[in-house]
Amino acid sequence: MAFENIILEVDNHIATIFFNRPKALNALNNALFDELNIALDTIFNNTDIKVLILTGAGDKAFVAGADIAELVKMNPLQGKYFSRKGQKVFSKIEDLPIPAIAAVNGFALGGGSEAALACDFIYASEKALFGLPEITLGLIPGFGGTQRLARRVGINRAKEMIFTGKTITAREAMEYGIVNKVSEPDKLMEDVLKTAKLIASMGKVALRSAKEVIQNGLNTDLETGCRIENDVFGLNMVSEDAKEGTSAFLEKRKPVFKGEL
Ligand code: CO8
Repeated sequence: MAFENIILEVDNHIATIFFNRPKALNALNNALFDELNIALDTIFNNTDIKVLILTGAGDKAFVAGADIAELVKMNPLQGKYFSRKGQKVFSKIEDLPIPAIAAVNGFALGGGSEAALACDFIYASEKALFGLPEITLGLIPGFGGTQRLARRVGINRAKEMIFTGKTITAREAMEYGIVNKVSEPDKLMEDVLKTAKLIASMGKVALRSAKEVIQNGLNTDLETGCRIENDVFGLNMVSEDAKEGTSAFLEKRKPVFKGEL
């Protein structure tokens, strides 16, 4: 399918989705969510893909939030539906069986920060800005931001950011634990790709197992999380990747993961 609001590229086991409405700073509208939903299903169904990168087209924004021009025309029930739609699509990123990296190249405001927070981790350009400024519009975050930000940075920092609507720089976001790495703007994609390629060189089964265990264990108590790890560890051991990885170590050679599920 030809997309108009996003771009999906797949190269060498790495998928990249660009939010592609640069004239509106990649703001999230209904049509974009429909396309993103389809792209995520395509990625889910292509088991050759080992990593997803999400980034913004153009040099100014990752995503500057929900499309305010579209939002103002909604009645409360349409707003509720739109909020739920965005939540479900972002949860789909989080639920992908493969790692998702946000490459935040500029403004990541409102729905933009919420999209990045749904990824497994975030690399950002020096000029990136993060924030949930909905309060300044008389709104509240509606694509999971009240929940994911608090879980990522702790309740007090999340409350301060949401109650004040203030934006923070990439460096501050790193200090808060939102961002893993800050890069020069023209080195961001290079740095993200380097990490994505390293991840893609790992065994497909182990990668999926690790993501599944971390994700499923997160919202449980430690013992339940460890039991989930325990079961998946056992299952992962019978994979060809596990046989290859451990044999390669003992034979003092580099493993050749065949990438079979
Ligand atoms: N929605 C629609 N259009 C936008 C948005 C947006 N969020 N952000 C920017 N644009 C458009 C501008 O209107 C402008 O269009 P035009 O050229 O036609 O006038 C174009 O993009 C360029 O923007 P600016 O001229 O404003 O660029 P600046 O560099 O001067 O400023 C900013 C950049 C600071 C990012 C500024 O554009 C801005 O403040 N944008 C809005 C940021 C914001 O408040 N985001 C939160 C939105 S609300 C949200 O995300 C709620 C999520 C939950 C919704 C739940 C569903 C109900």
